[in-house]
Parts: sequence; structure tokens; C-alpha cells
Amino acid sequence: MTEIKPHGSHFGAFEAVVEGGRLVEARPFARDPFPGSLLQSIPDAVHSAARIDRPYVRAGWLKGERRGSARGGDAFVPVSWDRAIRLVAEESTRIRGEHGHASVLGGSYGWSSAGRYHHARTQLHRFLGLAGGFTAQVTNYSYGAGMTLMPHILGTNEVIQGPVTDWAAIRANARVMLCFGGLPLKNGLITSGGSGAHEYVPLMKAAAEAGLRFVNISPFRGDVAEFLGAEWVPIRPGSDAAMILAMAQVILEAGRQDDDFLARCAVGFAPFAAYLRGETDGVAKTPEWATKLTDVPAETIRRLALEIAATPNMLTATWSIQRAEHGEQPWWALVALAATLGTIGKAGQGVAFGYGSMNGIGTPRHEVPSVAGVSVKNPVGAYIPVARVTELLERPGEILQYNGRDLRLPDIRMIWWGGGNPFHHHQDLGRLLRGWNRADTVVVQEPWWTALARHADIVLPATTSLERNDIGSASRDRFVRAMHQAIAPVGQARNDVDMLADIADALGFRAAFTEQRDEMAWLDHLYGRWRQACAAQGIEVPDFAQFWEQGFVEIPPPATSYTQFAEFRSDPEAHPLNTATGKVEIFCETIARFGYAEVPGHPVWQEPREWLGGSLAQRFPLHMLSFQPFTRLHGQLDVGRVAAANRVQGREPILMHPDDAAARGLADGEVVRVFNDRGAIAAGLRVTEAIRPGVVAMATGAWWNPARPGATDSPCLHGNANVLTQDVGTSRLGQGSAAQSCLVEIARWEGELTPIRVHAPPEGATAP
Ligand SMILES: Nc1nc2c(c(=O)[nH]1)N[C@H]1C(S)=C(S)[C@@H](COP(=O)(O)OP(=O)(O)OC[C@H]3O[C@@H](n4cnc5c(=O)[nH]c(N)nc54)[C@H](O)[C@@H]3O)O[C@H]1N2
Ligand SMILES: Nc1nc2c(c(=O)[nH]1)N[C@H]1C(S)=C(S)[C@@H](COP(=O)(O)OP(=O)(O)OC[C@H]3O[C@@H](n4cnc5c(=O)[nH]c(N)nc54)[C@H](O)[C@@H]3O)O[C@H]1N2
Ligand SMILES: [Mo]
Repeated sequence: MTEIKPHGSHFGAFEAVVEGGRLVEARPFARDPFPGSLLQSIPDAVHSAARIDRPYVRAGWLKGERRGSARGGDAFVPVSWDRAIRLVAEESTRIRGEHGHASVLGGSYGWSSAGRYHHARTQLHRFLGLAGGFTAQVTNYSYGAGMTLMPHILGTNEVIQGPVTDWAAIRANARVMLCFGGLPLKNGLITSGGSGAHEYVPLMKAAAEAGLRFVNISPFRGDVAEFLGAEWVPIRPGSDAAMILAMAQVILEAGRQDDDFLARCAVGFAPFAAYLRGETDGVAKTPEWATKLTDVPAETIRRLALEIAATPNMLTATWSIQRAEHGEQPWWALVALAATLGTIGKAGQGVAFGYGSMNGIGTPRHEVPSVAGVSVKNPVGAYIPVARVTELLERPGEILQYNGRDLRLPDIRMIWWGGGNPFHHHQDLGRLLRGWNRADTVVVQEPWWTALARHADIVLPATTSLERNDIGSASRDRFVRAMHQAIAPVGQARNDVDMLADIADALGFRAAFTEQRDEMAWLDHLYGRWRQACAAQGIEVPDFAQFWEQGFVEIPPPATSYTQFAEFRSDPEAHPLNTATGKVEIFCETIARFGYAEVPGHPVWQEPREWLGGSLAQRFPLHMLSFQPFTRLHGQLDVGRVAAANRVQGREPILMHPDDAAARGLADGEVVRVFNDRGAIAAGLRVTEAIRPGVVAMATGAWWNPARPGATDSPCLHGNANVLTQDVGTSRLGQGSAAQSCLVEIARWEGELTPIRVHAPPEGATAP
């Protein structure tokens, strides 16, 4: 018998097709104009041999090994759910009693699954908050530097997260769009929270058909779809700020700046202009200056600058540009360039970030809230900017500078993660593991034997969304989606909420955690709150029963287009920005006062430590970009068929220019060794002219497979880029991830190359 249930995921909405209790197909939602390929991997992942079948405890931990033990090499011992819950409750009580609540790291950064109620991170925060609190993580890996900067200079993060100027406004008004980092189609496969419709491709296509010219300023030609017919400017990674500053210099020299806008709507143009002219440091930021840093010909920089001075334009950069050393600078420089042109708030023009970073950025939509879970306040005030996690583990008691504050780092004794994977998302994994091993106890809730679960002490098997009922909803999408349970839990897996409720019971606060609602009562409750919020905005949606029955609700798109900052532009006194001055801060007094030498009061060029222009490039002459995968969402779906079909001899592919391959005697399809001082990985070579010489690129998300499990310095046989990436903050202002600043060398793989093991259970564990 075949059953069909409505469901949703970060990869898109779908109909779950179930036969004999197994998910056999995730069939795209009929209303999705461009469903992606990732849905094909869902059945593989749900029924994978890498599912965790029951609770496990690390053998060494059971023998009493705590702080300082080597994780990742021990066998796992199966235990009953009752025992696992008792062990977690007792250890949590011991650690909180001996070391205080801040010794529990519960930030649990990560994407979890779509579905607002069972969202693992939200539920874990709720639980840990009620248990006394935890050390939290603020900002994100996506745009941590940018989201710390933008409130200072534009007074909002909407310029990153949306609502940004939508594609309808751009299409109708702009004639050229400069895209630093391109508009990668693969990124549009994803919407956080579970989307109903991928509108990214149709919207871009329509803009191109309306005559919008695209310029792809990126080391990788593949960062825009061919149908956009874009001009390609193959820039050197990490140098975007220099190119943007030189464009501003050209506009200034030509007298094409918008003096009226600069006077009415911005502050600090004068010191910025002095810097561009070289009055402050003796170096004029001319195209000739920039060409040596960017490898972009001076004529190209000058031509593009004069073109945007004369043509209605939209400026954008991907989020990736700021995921690099000094990542604040190119974004700040781009805002300063738009202010110089005076385009901010002009219909369909200006600047915004991320049109190429996720489906839904720039999709015309009504501003209605999304369905949201219920959080509780964390009674502990301790936090870190998320990407400083290794430093937190390494240097307890010391100070971390961040955004004008001095944060004292707590001594972490317990690490608790559900719904994220630091052994996917963090940089320099060997160093992370050395810090990780300082904890007494690591508790992990996971559906799969990811590298995170393999480096835990207590492993609690979680269900996937297919094994429970939920509501899919994203602020960037106009569909709210019913997610009906499609199959029974795999093995002994349990919902995160249910395992946490049992632990809360052992600790004496079950009722506070559950509020005495079961799953369907919670869904009814959360939907009801959302329905009320909609009603407050005059939008009527059906009641819960009707929604659940029909499988989705659609909020129709608005009839008019949207331009961000339009009101501000028309009357900056009546509609000031939420900055210290109410204006765009080309020079920012607040930031200048922080006194960070690397982040002065206006955007500047700062040379990164790790890039092709520095001395380290003599030993490691290739710049490695690690972008988002088109075959997965981060580490999720790595066990699926789409990721499998893309591997080269079972390894994650790496892109290299033919000249670089020839110089090393390497051929397409070979397995290579990619290495630097931090480690080495195997990768499958793909030779292509789409990447510029001197740059190699590979996707993140291949599950970490150290040749010797438990070692912090052994090569990864699968191709996890984060073995090699650099773990430094973008600057003391943003302290974001600088994953893109990374040099490597590449040679043929010599010696043994065993098949990867990470897609099967570790020693001591069984497949479901
Ligand atoms: N080198 C490099 N590194 C990067 C980046 C880069 O560009 N380059 N990008 C960074 C960015 S932008 C991000 S956002 C991060 C992403 O990093 P993460 O969000 O941590 O990556 P995911 O693999 O999505 O991790 C989610 C985990 O939650 C688990 N999970 C899914 N559903 C459930 C559930 O219902 N319950 C529980 N308990 N667990 C569940 C999944 O199995 C998975 O292991 O990576 C960052 N890392
Ligand atoms: N399919 C898929 N889509 C995703 C995700 C996924 O895992 N899979 N993850 C989602 C998440 S969490 C996020 S945060 C977004 C991230 O969205 P982004 O950060 O925008 O995505 P990336 O793929 O990391 O980077 C985009 C491109 O920037 C280029 N680039 C890198 N460094 C530089 C540089 O220094 N200068 C210039 N000019 N270009 C550079 C690279 O060629 C790269 O292809 O993607 C989301 N979308
Ligand atoms: Mo992200």
C-alpha cells in the first residue's frame, strides 16, 4: 500500500511517498516552480546505515575518563534509554553543582531540521534555560562579521536577512547589477525553515529578460548561471575591498559622487574621501593601486566604476565575502560605494547582501511573521560570538574582545549539542578536537553518526522530521507547510522534545518544559499564535484543523514591489536609520572608539595574513575556497545519492585550473593530497577553466574521516575542507568565521587510500 503525506524540509516542500513503512520518494510539492535535486537524497538519508539505532556511551567515559580524554577513537557501548537518561541527568547535576551553570556550553549552533516545533536547537535551549542556564553563542557562521557591522553603519540587519529590495523593483529599475561572489544557483536550493517554492531561478531569469546586465566578480565563473550571460571578472580571493575602494576613488575623481545624498543621508564622507585620495597614508586608492592586489585590470575597474556612475544599478555581495579575514571591510566598502553613488533608497537600486546566498532573499513577499517555537530566557549571561568556540575551549578565564566588549571566557566542562555539527561547521578541526577533549562530558543528540556523534561521550539517537508531526515555515517564503509524520521512528530513535522531557523529569522540571502539551497540542498552539499575528496585520488564514487537512497555507505575493530605505531617503529626518547619527555611517564614531587597529572608523584595505599576495603563498601557493555544496546542505544528506554521484573515486571533488594542474603534473579524476601546516585531506581532482589560476575550490560538508580515528593530526581520507581552514576571527569587531582565508598546496596522493568509513556505524555500534 502506498501512502502520501505532505512534508517539508530546508531543501523544499514535498509529498512523502511511503510503502511498507519506508519512505521511498520525496516528490516535489506541486506548487514549487523549481524544486531542486536534493529531495532525491532524503529517502537514502532517512534509511541510511549511518542512522543511530539506540543510545550509546563511549567506553572510556564509562570507565570514568573525563577531562583530557581522547575522543573519537574509543568503541561505543549500547545502553538502554533509561540508563542514558539517568547518566545525562546525574552528570548534568554534578557539573552544574561543581562548576556552575556557565560551565555548560549549550549554544548548539546549527541548522537542525525544518519544522518549527521539533527544531532541535530551540528545544535544547528551552531545556537548558530551565535547567539553570548555559554558555550561549551569538551571531552565526553565515554572516557573523556582517551582522555585527551593519547595525553600526545602517542601523539594521535587514540589509542581509531581508526584507531587501526585491527582484520586482530591481527588474523594473536597475540596468546593471554588480555581484561580488556572483549569484550561485546552488545556494537557492535551500531556505531555512522549509520552503514551499524555489522562486530564485524564475526571478533571476525574468530580470535578465528585462534587460538587466549582470557582472560576476568572483574567482569562479560558475558562481552565476549561464542563462544570465554575465561578464566574468575573475578577482583574487580576499581582495574585494581593494576593488570597491578603487571604484569609489574613480567616482570621486570624476566628480560623480552624489553630494546631495552624502549631505542629507550620510556622515563621514570627508575622511573616507581623504583616504581614497591618499591624504591619510600617502597611497591613492586608484585602479592602478588595486590591480596589483586584485589581479583585475585597472581598465576594468575604471570602466565598471564609470558605468555604475551613469547607469541605474544594484550592488550586491554574497555572504561568503565577509567569511574571511577582515571580512567586515568589503561589505562596509560596498555600503560606502552605494552612498557615494547616492543610490541607497532609490527604487530598485542601492546595496544589499545575499541575493546569491539563499532562496527567498529578494523574493517579493508580504511581511508576515513565521510560525515560531516558544523560548525561555537563559539565566546565564555568558556568551561567545559563535565562531570563537575553539578559543572558548582553549583559554578559560581569559578575555575575548568582541564588538567593543571584553568577554571573560568560562571554563567549559559539559558540551551539549543537538541540531548542529561543529565538526562540520568549524575551522581547523584538529585544533577544535584538542580543545573539545578538555571537556568532562559531551552529550549529543543526532539522527546520524556524523563526526559530531563520533566525538561524543553520550549519544542520544534523534528522529528525523519524517518520524514526527510539525509545521514548516520560513519568513522568506509565502507557504506554511503541514509536515505529517510519514514513518515510525527508525530503531529506538526518539524525538528531541521527548528525550529532553524525560531528562527534565529526572531533574524535576518536566511540566515547565512541556507545559503539559503533547505534540499535536503544541502544533495547534504555535499555529494559533501565528494565526493571531497574521490577523493583527489583516491577513486571514484558516484554522489549525483546516490547515492540517489541506497541507499548506499560502500568503499570496504583494501587488507592489519593495525598495529598502526608500522612506529614509525621501526624508531622513522623519525616518532616521537606527544608527547613532540616524544616517548611513561611512565613518562610524562608535567603531572608531573601540580602538581596534584593524578596524578604523571607515572602510579600509587591510591585507589578510593568508592570501595570494602574502609571504605564506611561497610555501602554499593555492588559495582554497570552501563554498556551500550543491549536493547537500552542509553535512546533511552526505549519505544520499546526490552527494555520492558527485564524488571522484569516493572523495569530495576539488576544482583546479588546467595551468595549475599541468604545473603539478596532475590529471582530472586523480586523487590528490591537499595540505598546509594545519593538516591534509584527500580530494578528487576536477580540472576546469571555470576557476581562475591560483585558486582551488571545494564544497564543505564531506563527513570528517580521519585515517586514524581519535587522532587530531591525521589526514582526512574523504575531503573535509575544514581540516585545512584557518580558525581566526574576521577581526575583533565581528569575530566571524574566516573560513575563506586559506592557503594550501596540492600534490598527487601517495600511499594507502582506504575507502571511507564514516557512512557506517563506528566500532561497537550497529546499523538499524
Ligand atoms: N570551510 C567552511 N566552513 C563552513 C562554511 C564555509 O563556507 N566554509 N559555512 C558555514 C556556515 S554559513 C554554516 S551555516 C555552518 C553550518 O553548520 P551546521 O548547521 O552545524 O551544519 P549541518 O550539517 O546542517 O548540521 C546540522 C546537524 O543537525 C542534525 N540534525 C538534523 N535534524 C535534526 C534533528 O531533528 N534533531 C537533532 N538532534 N539533530 C538534527 C544533522 O544531522 C546535522 O548533523 O557551516 C559553516 N562552516
Ligand atoms: N545547496 C546549498 N545551498 C546553501 C547551503 C548549502 O549547504 N547547500 N548553505 C546555506 C547557508 S547556511 C548559507 S550561509 C549560504 C551561504 O551563501 P554564500 O556565503 O554566499 O555561499 P558560498 O557558496 O560560500 O559562496 C559563494 C561564492 O563566493 C565566492 N567567493 C568566495 N570567496 C570570495 C572572495 O574572496 N571574493 C569573491 N568575489 N568571491 C568569493 C565563491 O566562489 C563561492 O562560490 O548558502 C545557503 N545555501
Ligand atoms: Mo550559513
